[in-house]
Parts: sequence; structure tokens; C-alpha cells
Amino acid sequence: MARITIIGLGAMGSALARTLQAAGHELTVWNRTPGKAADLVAAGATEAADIAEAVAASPTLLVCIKSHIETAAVLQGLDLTGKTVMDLSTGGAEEARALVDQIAASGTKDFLIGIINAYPSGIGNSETAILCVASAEVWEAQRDVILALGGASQHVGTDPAQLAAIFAGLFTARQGFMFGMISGAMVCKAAGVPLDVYGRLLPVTHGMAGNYAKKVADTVPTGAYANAEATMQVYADALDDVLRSFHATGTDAAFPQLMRDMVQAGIDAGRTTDELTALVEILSDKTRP
Ligand code: FVH
Repeated sequence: MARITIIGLGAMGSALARTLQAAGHELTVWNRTPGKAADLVAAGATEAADIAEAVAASPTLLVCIKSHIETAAVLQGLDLTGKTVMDLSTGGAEEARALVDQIAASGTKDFLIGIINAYPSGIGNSETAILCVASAEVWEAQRDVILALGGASQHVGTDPAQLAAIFAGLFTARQGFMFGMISGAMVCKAAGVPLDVYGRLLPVTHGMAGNYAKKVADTVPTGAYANAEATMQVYADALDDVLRSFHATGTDAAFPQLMRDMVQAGIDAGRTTDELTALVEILSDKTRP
């Protein structure tokens, strides 16, 4: 079992700490505001008096606070020689790179930066995924710790800036579903559809959306957009129908209108018979008028 210092005992940091403690690791914990460590200490963890003591206590530091910016501020000026620094706080590409540069200047190139795809209640579950960038060596060394926190966790590369893009890509995909459900509930509510009926029907459409991940994987990497099962024009027509329903019920149509505007770019580019996924190519084209 490993000696690990957990820095940050908010909702997520506490869940990480509880899970690693239950897995038998020897924990030192620190939180900026005192008073959040009582249960962990009662179960055997040591509470550090300050950040310097917390860093000195273990070879592995696991930080989960507000963002990479606060992580950099907390670790500023500390000697990190011989340490592995794992930051599971969120942040953008620039901040992730700046953090890695700062900890390298503080004595260690051994970093792991991870994105937690779960709420605190999901920590320790087999289906929870923490997506990590780290060197192959650091991933191998820390893999068991990360897998204890999320059984579906993966090593996705070595560049901290790319992790921020992966987060942006996955978060956007997920939020598209969530905001879609919210917009969908609005149009149904305005039309008098019982919302328990709408709620029960959502899995029907989510099945199709889930399968779309395969369509993206089959077409985007290769550019095989021809022979579409449902063409760009089909989506344009369907979205026109959807917009008519939103307008007829006086429902805010901003979300379906955004999708319709994106499809229009494909139509304007003359790609009416291509798969919708061709929009990745069309909308990424910086020379597009
Ligand atoms: N909670 C969730 O569902 C999401 C799931 C996905 C990943 N996020 C990220 O996890 C990081 C921590 O989030 P959290 O849920 O633990 O957040 P809080 O409960 O609000 O606790 C915040 C902790 O951060 C500490 N903190 C804030 N600013 C500083 C600072 N300048 N210096 C040191 N520590 C700081 C705060 O300390 P305190 O206010 O108790 O003194 C808490 O420990 C986050 O990146 C999410 O995006 C969670």
C-alpha cells in the first residue's frame, strides 16, 4: 500500500480520500480551511498542519481543489524533488501546461493530470473513468491508485494540453444531451405533453444517440462521409420540422436553431448527401466564408 497525501477535502477530494483510505492506503490530508478532516483522521489518516508538512509526508501528492490555477498557487515555492504530483482538479490547456512547467521547476517531472468523469458518489465504482495524461512510467506506477478511484480509468496520452481538449470534447458531447433534454422538456411542456411521459420516452431516443458514437468513430478519422444512412439534407429537413414545433408552441428555440445553423454550413458547402459527421471537416475549415 502507498503513502499518499491528499490536498483538498471538498466534496470530491473527500470522496477520493475516503476511497483510498478504504483501499488501505496510508493517508496524510490537508485542506486550506481546517475542520474537514475529522472523519478521515478518526479512520486513521494524519492531518498535516500546513501545506509544507503535507508535501513532505508522502512521495505521492494527489491534489483535488478548485482548478489547476489554485493547485499551482498552493504548490508554489515548495521543493517537490522525488515527488509524483497528481492533479485531479479541472482546468484549461494553458493552465495545465503552466502547472506541469512549474512542478518541473520545483524538482519533479513526474506528474499525472486527470479528469474525473463522475460525481463524488461515483468515486470507487467500476464504471467510473478518470482520464489521465502522464508518462508511461508514471501511469504504470500510479495505475492501481487511479483504478481504485475509477475502475474504467484510462491513460490517454502524455500532453497536459491535450487532456483539456479531450475534456472539452467529452463535456460538450455530454452537455449536448443534457441541454437537449431540457429544450425537449420545454417544447413538450408547452404542448401539454405530460412530462412523466416525456421522461419515460427519453431512453428510446438515447439509444440512437448512443449508437452515434460508432458512426463518429467510423467516419471522422477516415473522412468516409459518403453513402450516408441519414444525409445532411435529412437532418436539415428534420430540424426544420422541429423548429416549427418550437415556434408553434412559443418555446425558446435557441438550441435547435443552433443545430440547424450548423447543418446549414454543410448544405452551403454542397455536402447535402454526406453524413452529418462531415460537419467536423466543414466547420473546422478555417477558410470557410
Ligand atoms: N464535484 C463534482 O461533481 C465534480 C466532478 C468532476 C470533477 N470536479 C472537480 O473537482 C475539483 C474539486 O471539486 P469539489 O467538488 O471538491 O469542490 P468543492 O467541494 O467546492 O471544494 C473545493 C476545494 O478546493 C479548495 N480550494 C479552493 N480554492 C483554493 C485555494 N485558493 N487554495 C487552496 N484550496 C482551495 C477548497 O478549500 P476550502 O474552501 O475548503 O478551504 C476545497 O477543498 C474541481 O476542480 C472540480 O471542477 C468535481
